[in-house]
Amino acid sequence: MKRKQKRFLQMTLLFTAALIFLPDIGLWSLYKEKHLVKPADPAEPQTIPLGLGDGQLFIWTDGLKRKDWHDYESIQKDAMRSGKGEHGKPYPLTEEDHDDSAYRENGFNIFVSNNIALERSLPDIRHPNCKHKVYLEKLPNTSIIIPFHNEGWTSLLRTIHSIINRTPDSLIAEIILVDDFSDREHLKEKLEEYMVRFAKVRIVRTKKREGLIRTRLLGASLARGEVLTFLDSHCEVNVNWLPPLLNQIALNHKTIVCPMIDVIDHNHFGYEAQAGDAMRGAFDWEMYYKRIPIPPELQRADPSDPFESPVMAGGLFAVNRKWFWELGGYDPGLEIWGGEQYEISFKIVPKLDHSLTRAVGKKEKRKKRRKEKKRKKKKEKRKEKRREEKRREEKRREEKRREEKRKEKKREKENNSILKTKSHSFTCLLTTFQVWMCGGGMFDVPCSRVGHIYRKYVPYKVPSGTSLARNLKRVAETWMDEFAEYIYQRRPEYRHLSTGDISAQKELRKHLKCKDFKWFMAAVAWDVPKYYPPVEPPPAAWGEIRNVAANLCVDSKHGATGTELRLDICVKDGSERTWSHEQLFTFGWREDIRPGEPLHTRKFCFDAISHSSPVTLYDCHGMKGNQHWSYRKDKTLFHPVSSSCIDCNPAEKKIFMNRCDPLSETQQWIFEHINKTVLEKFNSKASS
Ligand SMILES: *[C@@H]1O[C@H](CO)[C@@H](O)[C@H](O)[C@H]1NC(C)=O
Ligand SMILES: *[C@@H]1O[C@H](CO)[C@@H](O)[C@H](O)[C@H]1NC(C)=O
Ligand SMILES: *[C@@H]1O[C@H](CO)[C@@H](O)[C@H](O)[C@H]1NC(C)=O
Ligand SMILES: [Mn+2]
Repeated sequence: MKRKQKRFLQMTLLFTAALIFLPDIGLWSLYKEKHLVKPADPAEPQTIPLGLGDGQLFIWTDGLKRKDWHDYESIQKDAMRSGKGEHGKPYPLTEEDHDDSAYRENGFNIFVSNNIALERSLPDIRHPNCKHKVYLEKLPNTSIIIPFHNEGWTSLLRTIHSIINRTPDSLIAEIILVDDFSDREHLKEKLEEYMVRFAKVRIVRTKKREGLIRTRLLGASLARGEVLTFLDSHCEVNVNWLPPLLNQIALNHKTIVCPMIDVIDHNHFGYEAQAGDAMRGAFDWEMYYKRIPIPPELQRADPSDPFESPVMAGGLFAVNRKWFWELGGYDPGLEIWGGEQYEISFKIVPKLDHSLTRAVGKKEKRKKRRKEKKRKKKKEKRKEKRREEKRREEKRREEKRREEKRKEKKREKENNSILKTKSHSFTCLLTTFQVWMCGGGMFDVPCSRVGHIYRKYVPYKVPSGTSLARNLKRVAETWMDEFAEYIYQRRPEYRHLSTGDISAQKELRKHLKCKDFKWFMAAVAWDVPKYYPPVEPPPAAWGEIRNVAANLCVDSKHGATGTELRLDICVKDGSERTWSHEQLFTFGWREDIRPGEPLHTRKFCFDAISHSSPVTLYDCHGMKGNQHWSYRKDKTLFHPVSSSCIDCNPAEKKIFMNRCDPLSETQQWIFEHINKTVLEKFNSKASS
């Protein structure tokens, strides 16, 4: 009996202890962290519970009050939801839902978007530590700026609904929707009428197409919140996304913070983390945005803590408003769509409120009646049309589908990946260089997550190449000092391009006493050259790759991702249609093989997925693996991962992986040029 009683007492004691300490888990973990960093710190955290239940405050050693910002009511509501697409699950698609027209206007499957709740729930995929974090009790409020151009109805609304549902109201000063001259009907009156229900939403429109940067600038210039938060128009924010961002800015106002950007699938709208979730933003010397692993020196004891990133992870970020303008905002001379002299010209749509709509009620009623009639007529017409069209279309569709799928893949990869990353790149690079060099910092915040629909392709006109080049050069000339030369070496066509007047930008740089680019490379982006060296180490082999048995050359036909390599008559041997050939390759320092000359390779790599697969081009990942090749003394091209060799069938002109047979001449390849020193280095590394 005594034992039992003792145990019972112990249990109850434990239980009460747990009850007392449970709400403090966040604090407790904080304490332990600090302890790890600073074991000698004698100060202990104090808790000052103000009242019971919610609103518990914590005072940390810095004397600042902190609290748990989670909105548990909204979290619970989300947890109870059920239906298609809820909790960020993929929408179950049938073949018909794949309709191409659902893609054409938006670049993503608007049909699926229309069939998922505007207030759908998302999975909380944050690092578990995020659940116990407390942030400053007093956080600055923010204007959320959302530029859009011809955005889909439901995708835009879902963005707004997710913000309203998952953001503490006290932190939102306003939500500014900036319409960059859309012409789709639903974005006009209908949008204004809809947004009446949200008191904090303002709609602003440009008078002509201005491009992303100036559209953002316009929003920023009208904003009144203490912080500017830029989002995209097809996003869904996740649990407690804003407080960790604002907290970082509150601690140091010279900070730009980015949420982790999750992927909302453009087809089924499933919600997932990006591959290689937490990585540092970086750039290569053609100014493409890149991601690299966080070096061990910068890894935190708590992986959910904000970490420094040399380059912004994307177009979604928050920044102190005053500081943003001190930095000069964006360089408004940057042009996305290649226009001439611009001035920001715009019209502010007065905020609609209920009293206003009532005053014009009669007119509206008439309008509504007219609209309804029109709608009915349209519906009937549509039905008739549909029946007729269905028969015809079904035949057409099947043929088209096959063709378009092929075309789309090509378009998507070439057009989108190149242009999108490029236009993305320079906006990021600009603010990045400037922020770091002028005394600020840039952080990625793992506890803040925002889902983004990466479009399949950009459904509207994409900027022309020259204005992009001009922008890149503007950034390079203003900020990169002598390092700009590395870019011109790879892009000689930029050398003589006019940048327009950048004296104001240079003046600003002087005025803000910004550090130079050399400092940036040494102090911030010191780990970038390891992945993207300014001076490319010499390649091991380059030029045509000729097969010994066939006396034919490897040809990639300027293909993009997915292109199977084939044999063809070597250009040198006078094959006729030279324009369609691509037979120059570089076996470079990353030990992968890319089309192009050493200083000008395309970003596709020889890629094999098994010991019997075809050899294809695929986006270079730079991580060796299945794109790692070895050119051996017996002239075989060896694939260490699958332990097989590149073989070919001269009659069918096919190139594929096969079991290595050094005696087979179909497996012997001759590179036009070889650097023996480099090659030996590669091979000795491999054998050691
Ligand atoms: C935002 O915060 C500032 C400073 O505390 C305050 O003056 C302003 O009224 C706030 N704005 C809104 C809309 O809450
Ligand atoms: C991009 O795609 C469009 C068609 O959507 C095509 O007309 C254009 O030539 C493509 N541009 C590039 C650079 O491939
Ligand atoms: C071969 O590589 C070495 C460095 O390993 C370099 O010094 C040399 O210039 C290269 N030769 C050619 C012909 O590129
Ligand atoms: Mn986007």
